[in-house]
Amino acid sequence: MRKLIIILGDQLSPALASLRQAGPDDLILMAEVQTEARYVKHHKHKIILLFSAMRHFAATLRQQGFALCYLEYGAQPGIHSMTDAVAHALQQQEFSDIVITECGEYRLQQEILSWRERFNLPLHVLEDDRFICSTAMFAQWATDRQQLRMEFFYRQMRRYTGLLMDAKQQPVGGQWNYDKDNRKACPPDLQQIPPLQFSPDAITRQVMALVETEFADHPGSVGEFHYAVTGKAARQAFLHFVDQQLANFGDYQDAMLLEQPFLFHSICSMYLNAGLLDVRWMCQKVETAWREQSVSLNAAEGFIRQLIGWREYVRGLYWLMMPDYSRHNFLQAHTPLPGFYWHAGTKMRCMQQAISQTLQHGYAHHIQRLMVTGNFALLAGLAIDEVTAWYLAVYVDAYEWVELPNTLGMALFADGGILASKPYAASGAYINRMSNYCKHCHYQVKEVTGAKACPFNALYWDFLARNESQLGQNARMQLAYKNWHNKTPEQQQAIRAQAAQWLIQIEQL
Ligand code: FAD
Ligand code: DLZ
Ligand code: SF4
Repeated sequence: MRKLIIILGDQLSPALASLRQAGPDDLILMAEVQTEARYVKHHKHKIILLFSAMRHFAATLRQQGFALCYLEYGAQPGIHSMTDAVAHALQQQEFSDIVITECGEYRLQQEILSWRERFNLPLHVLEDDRFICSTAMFAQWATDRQQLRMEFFYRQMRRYTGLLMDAKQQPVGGQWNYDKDNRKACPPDLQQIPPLQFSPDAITRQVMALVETEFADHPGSVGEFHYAVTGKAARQAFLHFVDQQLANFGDYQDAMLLEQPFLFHSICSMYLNAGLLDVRWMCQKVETAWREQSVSLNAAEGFIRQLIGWREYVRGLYWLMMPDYSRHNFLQAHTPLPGFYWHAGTKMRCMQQAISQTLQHGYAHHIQRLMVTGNFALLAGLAIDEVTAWYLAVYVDAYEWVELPNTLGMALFADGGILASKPYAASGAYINRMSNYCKHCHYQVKEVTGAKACPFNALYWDFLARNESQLGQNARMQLAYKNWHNKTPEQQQAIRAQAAQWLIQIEQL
């Protein structure tokens, strides 16, 4: 019997579970649809990357002899959602079953599950085994644990994959984690080799024209698109990173520099999350680079930890906790998102750099997302739903399974400590230590009060004071609270008045 096999825009992997089931009689359905393209104002580069990569992927499948129905954006009137696309395919031909690989967002998962009743056909939702840890395996790991912590999950994943393990099943080098060696500030004159960029081909140029007209009000500029849109090009970009940048990734993972949007990061999350790269292949390349002594252990371990540790961990957590997870607001944060998140017009140099490169490339690296834009949102108590919607919109790599735990849990501590053991709250001193931003800022990083004081400083202390009932008992916050309590009541009052002032004039910061 003939199966209808659906492939979503972030499932562009030749070894996808549902594709492995495709036989000569089956039809593969791919569709560019409004509901997926518009549920947030995705960055223009994200839409270009996905639509172009989908079209390239479809062309390859056709060449390989698969029967394929590809619905281009707006080409078929009345098709606005994946459900409409499936209904359209079912009107054209008869099928015995619908087959799809698990999707990445709860929102779409609910839509897919509704097909069973709506179309009255057997629906097979296959495990997405592009992830190393299945949702069932994660749930099993989480069972009976009082606290979920990435580090223990990561060790389990190292044992499970054998990555960076010795013959006795011990971590190579004798340590699981070299995190403390990943925190050097970067000398501004250290040579940077930019990530590989790609010129748009005819298919991409067609999509760029479409995005220019249909998504004109979305962030980003079409003309600056430079990402890979095929698996082959994405692998090239990643190998370039391993060859040229990985050696420095370990030391400078947390560093930030003015006018250096990419530093020594891999710029591969947008490819990996769309299915153009394979996580096991990437880890093997990195392990090999270490075994061949081209990179240090702290670089290889630091990188592999992000992939088999953090990435798999946040995905497991998302599916374990949804849908309740998205409703957490532990610190009752409700301040509206300031307009500068959308246009980068702020005198805070750190925020200006992180936001402007985000709007330009749909990219900022982890510490910019966490300790600059995320930290500001945490300290200022910005509304959780507005902040999470912003992160989901502006990054080319954003899908809710990865964005929500990172934003709501890691950056905003809105889950009250499910993901992180303490809030990643920091004053200007942290940003000054890890970057050269403060030297070029309108504000003075060492000042706490006054018109020119760094806003992060008063907001940091005010954050502690404001949230003492929720955070005061947290063992990892004791030193911070001790420092706050060491201040005189007059100092505390002046700092809190300054923070209140910043919040009143937040749009002018
Ligand atoms: P590198 O620094 O080169 O790291 C290598 C890879 O490790 C990344 O490509 C990514 O796949 C993985 N990785 C690293 N850190 C994380 C993490 N915390 N969670 C999951 N994977 C990780 N990542 C996304 O892929 N999509 C998102 O929507 C997203 N939203 C984020 C929101 C916030 C508030 C924060 C703090 C982090 C977010 N991250 C997200 C995680 C991380 O910032 C990005 O994966 C990383 O910056 C991507 O750049 P890169 O490929 O150059 O990463
Ligand atoms: C992000 C996205 C966009 C912009 N457009 C489409 C689309 O038109 N068709 C499609 O199949 N997928 C698209 N996607 C990716 C989906 O939103 C993604 O599969 C879900 O968010 C689950 O991760
Ligand atoms: Fe950011 Fe404050 Fe430094 Fe300015 S002084 S760059 S606002 S941390």
